[in-house]
Amino acid sequence: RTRPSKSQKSSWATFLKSIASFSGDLSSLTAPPFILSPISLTEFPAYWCERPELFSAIADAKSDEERSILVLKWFISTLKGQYTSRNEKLGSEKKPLNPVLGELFYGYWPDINGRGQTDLVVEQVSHHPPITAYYIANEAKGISLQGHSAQKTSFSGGSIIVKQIGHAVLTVNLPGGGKEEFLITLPRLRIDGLWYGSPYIELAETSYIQSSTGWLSTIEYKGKGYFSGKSHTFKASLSPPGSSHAAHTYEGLWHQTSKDVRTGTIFTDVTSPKEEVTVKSVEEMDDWESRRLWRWVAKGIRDGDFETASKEKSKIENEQRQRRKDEQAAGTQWQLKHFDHVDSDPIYERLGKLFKANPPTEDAYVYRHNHNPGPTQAAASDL
Ligand code: 0T9
Repeated sequence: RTRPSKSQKSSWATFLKSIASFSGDLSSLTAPPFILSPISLTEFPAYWCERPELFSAIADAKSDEERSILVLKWFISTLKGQYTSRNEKLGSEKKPLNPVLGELFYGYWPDINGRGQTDLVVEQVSHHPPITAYYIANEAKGISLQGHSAQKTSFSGGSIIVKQIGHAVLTVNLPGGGKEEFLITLPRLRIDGLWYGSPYIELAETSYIQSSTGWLSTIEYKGKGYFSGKSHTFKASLSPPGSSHAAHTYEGLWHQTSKDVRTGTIFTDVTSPKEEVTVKSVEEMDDWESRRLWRWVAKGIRDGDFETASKEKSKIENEQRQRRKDEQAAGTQWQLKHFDHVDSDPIYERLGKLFKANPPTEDAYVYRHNHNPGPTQAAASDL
């Protein structure tokens, strides 16, 4: 990486001051060009499935206990992609493009070796504050994940603290009929490295995976100087229904490997390459699809042509402002395409009670099952 220039340093200092005196929705702050990412937040839900075989393996569990272990294993294995992949790909954590209301992202992971095809539908359901809803399903295996993601940010001790708002529900159709549900809550993030202009994420505090069978995973996150002194450390314990005594404990580094504490065997290993989502070409995409919508802004950022990037971004923003004005004048409201909003998620309420989730209730976006998934198996194999 090249050293930042004098003017980059001073614009970064100005930006840090604006972050420090600000709390709430960081997405609306104008950041200096070198920290801009050409990728929109609507693409982020794809991180949930970049190891599709771990997702589909959940369907093969022989017992409730094993199913909870496999869900935890899949979940931990997504963290590297979710929280460190921009550093690997772009050099540091960067400010994602702030999606417009109604922005869409579709994709899939093909059926290979009988794992079934996994399909992804994402819709930006709010602009300010940004809220992203997603639905990921492997129909052949009878597994789906529905969730939404928003953030509350504050500034403390030189770091940005991000509280994740929203949750995900994983549903597994059981072989004998019926289904098992897992409520997944999300960890708190700290964005460190700001002073040096090279932000990275550390996870903090605790998140949970509560199964409707009663099995509960409690995952604790620590950075440098805690548990092991290493960054990206976690400890997870899995306890049986009605008990707080762990039947299994796991610990290690979520971006490398972890072990089953009792047996010493490997639990997660994400050192092998992940599988990025397959999407249509930009030419085939609809105008509302993220990569087409942001095409010229993203190109500007990638080429270092920030004048074009900012001009194209203004076009999108002005168009959005006009839309909102027109709606107001007509007394109409933007209609979501794939999701229905509910004020209280009954699954969150029911499963959240079991581990005293805070808050006790949350809203949700329920998928309408109205998107035709990507190519079928036959077409996918032509790729
Ligand atoms: C859900 C994820 C989330 C989205 C991002 C905080 C953040 C927006 C939300 C939580 C995904 O499942 C996981 C990963 C990264 C999170 C982003 C990291 C980040 O920096 C942004 C915020 C809004 C910023 O852009 C802050 C300003 C920037 C200069 C720091 C790099």
